[in-house]
Amino acid sequence: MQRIENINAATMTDDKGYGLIQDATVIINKGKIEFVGAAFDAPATPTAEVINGNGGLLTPGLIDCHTHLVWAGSRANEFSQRLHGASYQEIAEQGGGIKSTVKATREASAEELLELALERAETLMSQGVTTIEVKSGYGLDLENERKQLTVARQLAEQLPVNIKTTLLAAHAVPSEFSNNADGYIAEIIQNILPTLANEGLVDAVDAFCESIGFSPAQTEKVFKAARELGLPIKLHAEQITNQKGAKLAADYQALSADHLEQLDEEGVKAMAENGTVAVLLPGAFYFLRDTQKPPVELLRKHAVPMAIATDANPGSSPIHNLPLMLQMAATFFHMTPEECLRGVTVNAAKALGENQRGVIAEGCYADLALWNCKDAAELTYQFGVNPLKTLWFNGVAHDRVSKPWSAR
Ligand code: DI6
Ligand code: FE
Repeated sequence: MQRIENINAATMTDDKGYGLIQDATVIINKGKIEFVGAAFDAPATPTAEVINGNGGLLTPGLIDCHTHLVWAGSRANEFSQRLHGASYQEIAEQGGGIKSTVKATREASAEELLELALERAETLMSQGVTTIEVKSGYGLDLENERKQLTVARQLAEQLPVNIKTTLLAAHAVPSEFSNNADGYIAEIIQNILPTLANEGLVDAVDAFCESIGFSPAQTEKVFKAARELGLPIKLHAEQITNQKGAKLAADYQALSADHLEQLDEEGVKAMAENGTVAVLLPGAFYFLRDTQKPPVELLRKHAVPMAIATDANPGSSPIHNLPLMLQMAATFFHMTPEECLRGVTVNAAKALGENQRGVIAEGCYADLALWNCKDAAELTYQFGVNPLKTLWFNGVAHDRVSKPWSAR
């Protein structure tokens, strides 16, 4: 049993704000939160290990609810091409883009992919992340989608982190099916999805509904197949063009629709009605030099929960820094610091269907982050420094050693 004292706790349990408790005490028992409240209300725990938070801020462990963390190769050359004038779409149409990462990922062994993904996951964790969603989508056939998702599961065996896997086989059309997207969709529905779901590798199903991806009709076929297997869905929607994908996803009670720069009010309303979370990805917005912002005002107006994630991937968001996404969401999308922190805690949990994470509440997993800061807005305000002190995963504390060479 552990007792964390002398902290301010951002519980994220109220409707809009931080759910802040000043001078709080949190008691952890058997990996779960047994008590959270004001210090003067806390029950006695004579045998507990006492942790002095030194007046720091305790938040839920952060949740990165949209990543493509398992891949091989580099797209630095495409970054150069873009800086010489080519667009992301042009590069994709010329066989680069997602396809070049598919080639490298297929060629890599599972061991090589795991090495690369461990490094990326540890980078996220060192900044307070305790849950990471990991998508496939760089394999695009049964064997290689399985390889990606298996590596994702291995991350959770090797690191103190919660991993949620998402099958994104409908990310691009592989070369074996060139000019036959419908044929590939049939392969996903009849073979890849049911096989990998049966192997326990799939927590949710996603697709890239886009002019350079799959049509709404093709996307809907994948959704139907997911629904038959009882799997929740997510969707890459309205990133480059408005395909009305968010509405389609919401009609299938999607956990989330993600990107959403081109989202219209009809889509927003459908999301509100179906409890679909809007996952905003400011890293991709920034890296693709997008100018069309997601409709944050409309999402607010219709009370759609907003989450924020890195979209960590080699093409549109080669970024492994979730706190930076908070600052970008505030600066680019004009989200408030409260919305930003909710976006990587309570709302990110909702986007993954995790109902025992993302808040500090009795009975929930003790996934917690202790930060060396007084005001919760600091987490959105500053970046480049790392105020994380201690990270708890399932009640086990891991101290971050920030400067191993110094005496501190
Ligand atoms: N949208 C994205 O931002 C990533 N996938 C997607 O559907 C980009 C993937 C890549 O360029 O490799
Ligand atoms: Fe993505």
